[in-house]
Amino acid sequence: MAGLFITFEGGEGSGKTTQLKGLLTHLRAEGRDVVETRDPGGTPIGKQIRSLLLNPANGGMAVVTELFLYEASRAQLVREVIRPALAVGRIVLCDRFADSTVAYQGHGRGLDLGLIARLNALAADGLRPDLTVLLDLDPEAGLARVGQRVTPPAERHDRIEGEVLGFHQRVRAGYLAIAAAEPDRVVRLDALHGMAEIEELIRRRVEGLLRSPVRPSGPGILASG
Ligand code: Z5A
Repeated sequence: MAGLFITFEGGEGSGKTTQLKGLLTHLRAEGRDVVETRDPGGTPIGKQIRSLLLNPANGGMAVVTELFLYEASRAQLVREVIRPALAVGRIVLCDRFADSTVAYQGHGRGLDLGLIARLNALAADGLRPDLTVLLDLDPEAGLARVGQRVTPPAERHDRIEGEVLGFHQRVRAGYLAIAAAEPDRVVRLDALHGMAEIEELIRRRVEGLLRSPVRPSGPGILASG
């Protein structure tokens, strides 16, 4: 029994969470068994790590500390939630995953991409998404969307959203490099399109995958442990 592992990636305000929820609703309406989670977070330990990472009071966090915290949260999430769900054939929708570390800590912060690849493999236990939906958006447009949310400013601007524009542009370039390198796994969608149009494109792609018998995250293809 092989589950299906789908991740949603993109810069701030690109609409990942909106699209994840749309797909979740659609799949559940079809009677499918779907797990929704997010990285960082998704487990009791991961939630504690998430609040450390996003707390604006932690502006002095060293870049390497940040890297290890993202990897630590992911290691827990894979072992406690994602692997067990896939093992019993469930569909897992995850808001961000290892590509975020490549884009943010690698391209954004300038950490070594080879080191990040090794840490990602360790944290993710070798697990790769079957499909990654990359919502691509100019950072200025994304940050403007996030700024318009009707949440109080103190909750709205977390530590990373407050980074300078150049950082977010490097993150976007990083995502585009990942998409170019792995076209079979990563589908890049223009996040300027309407929500319904994007939702339809994602649905079609997922329906294709659900019909396919071979998936990289399936048991027997990657080692678990
Ligand atoms: N991070 C990292 O550095 N390294 C890592 O390894 C990982 C993460 C895993 C937390 O992520 C932070 O962690 C993040 C990267 C870093 N940096 N920050 N900040 P997060 O996923 O929890 O937070 P986020 O990226 O800030 O997500 P977000 O702000 O919630 O944005 P979103 O999920 O992409 O967008 P949204 O909430 O679905 O939509 C934003 C608004 O746009 C909302 O008002 C929507 O109604 C609107 N929207 C959505 N789609 C559309 C379309 N198509 N048209 C118009 N308006 C739209």
